Amino acid sequence: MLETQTIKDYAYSLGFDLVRVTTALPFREANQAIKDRVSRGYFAGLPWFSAERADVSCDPTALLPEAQSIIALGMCYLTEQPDEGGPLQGRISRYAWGEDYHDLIKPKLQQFTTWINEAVQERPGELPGERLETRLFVDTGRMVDRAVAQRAGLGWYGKNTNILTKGWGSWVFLAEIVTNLPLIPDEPLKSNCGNCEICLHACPTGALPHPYELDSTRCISFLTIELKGSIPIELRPLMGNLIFGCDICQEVCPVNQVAERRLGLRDEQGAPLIGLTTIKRRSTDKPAFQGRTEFQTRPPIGTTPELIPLLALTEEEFRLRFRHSPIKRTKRRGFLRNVCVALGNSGDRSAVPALRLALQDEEPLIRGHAAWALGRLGGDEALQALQAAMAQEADQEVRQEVRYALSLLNAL
Ligand code: B12
Ligand code: SF4
Ligand code: SF4
Repeated sequence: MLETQTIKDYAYSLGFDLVRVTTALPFREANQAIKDRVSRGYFAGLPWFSAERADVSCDPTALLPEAQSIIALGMCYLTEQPDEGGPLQGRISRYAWGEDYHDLIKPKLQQFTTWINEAVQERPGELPGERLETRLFVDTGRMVDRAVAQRAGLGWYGKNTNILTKGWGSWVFLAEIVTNLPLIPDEPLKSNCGNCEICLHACPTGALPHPYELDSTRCISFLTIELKGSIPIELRPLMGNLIFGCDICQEVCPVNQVAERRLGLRDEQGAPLIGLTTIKRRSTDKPAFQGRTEFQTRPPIGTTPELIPLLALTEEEFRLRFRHSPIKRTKRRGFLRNVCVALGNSGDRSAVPALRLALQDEEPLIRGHAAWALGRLGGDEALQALQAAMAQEADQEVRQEVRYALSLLNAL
């Protein structure tokens, strides 16, 4: 028989940091939770995230009728601590510093299933069916990654809704293989957040109204990555300099800080060590860490990029620079929209000339957010630019943004 431990050892050798197994039984609690959050409008901006989807994503046999087991996998993506950055620098969430993790993890999952298949071939009679069946998931698939990880004992639900793991905190990507191979399941962990509620209070937009509940419509991760249109005006001032994703509810988490100390990213007193390019890993969870470089790549624009030059990116430059990065998801229009908001929040009027040029951008979404930023920064040059835009602008939504910006300057 193909030992569950042999499978786990192979996963570690592929570079996964955590491997557990659970059954293919339905995830009833998760199903209920998703339907509850959808009915309360928490996923209003993600139309594909529906109650119908929950029925499929919470039932492994709907995805693979012969499913028996799920191999739950976690891969840590911490590389270094970000610089503090100045007011004219943006912040990018850690998961997007390196190459797109989907592109890195998918081939590993494929290699993993090829290996299992070969191992099973050598042991006739191993499978209940005729051949090995597998379905691979990492993030985008119709599978509840966190519910799988929780039941498999890979980690526990944090109150910020992320899965927290022993040793790596929540800085892990989750993936899984659903299979018809019978494997010995692991138990869920007994750990939980206890009385801690630090993340709930740290969230700048109030996107965590209650423990274990996230209102996506207020989450900066959603606003900067998934939202295609305009960012709600009342949330923009709360977004600071975050231009792609948000790590705040993870940065403040004590479990993560312990993990960072263990990995050599914080000193003994707990202060972050800035500018490390490699990390020392010591895992108690697997026999020997082989070293992995994928997530140690510096991002194509730095962890805290200068904002003003980003406004000058052309469509072609954006495509070339971010073709291997998760940032490509926002497209140029979404990314420059976010940059405008961060500049508006910078309080630094040296951004006005660049925003003035952005008021001429061919993309209305960018013009509208540039107008908001100018209204927030204020000053004579910003006022003149907005008045000129009011005279020329034809797009109704942008005109509304310009009017609002002028009202901020008491110029209406
Ligand atoms: C949609 C989505 C988003 C949305 C909504 C996030 C959300 N919390 O639902 C947005 C765009 C906002 C988002 C943001 C982020 N995401 Co996202 N996202 C997803 C996706 C595709 C689905 C998540 C989902 O099912 N949400 C529905 C809610 C209801 O489910 P849930 O949060 O898991 O909630 C569970 C608990 O509530 C539990 N539950 C129910 N009742 C109760 C009661 C109690 C007492 C308890 C303890 C638990 C519990 O059951 C629920 C179902 O599993 C997954 C990938 C996937 N296919 O699963 C990635 C995923 C969750 N995202 C991930 C990441 C990394 C992020 C960000 C950190 C990215 C960033 N830096 O900006 C942020 C984190 C924001 C946050 N605080 O959660 C990782 C999380 C890894 C981890 N360690 O947990 C995932 C798993 C992707 C991956 N494969 O690695 N994401
Ligand atoms: S990712 Fe940011 S905005 Fe979203 S819940 Fe966490 S702290 Fe709040
Ligand atoms: S900050 Fe506290 S409550 Fe939030 S996830 Fe971490 S341990 Fe849990």
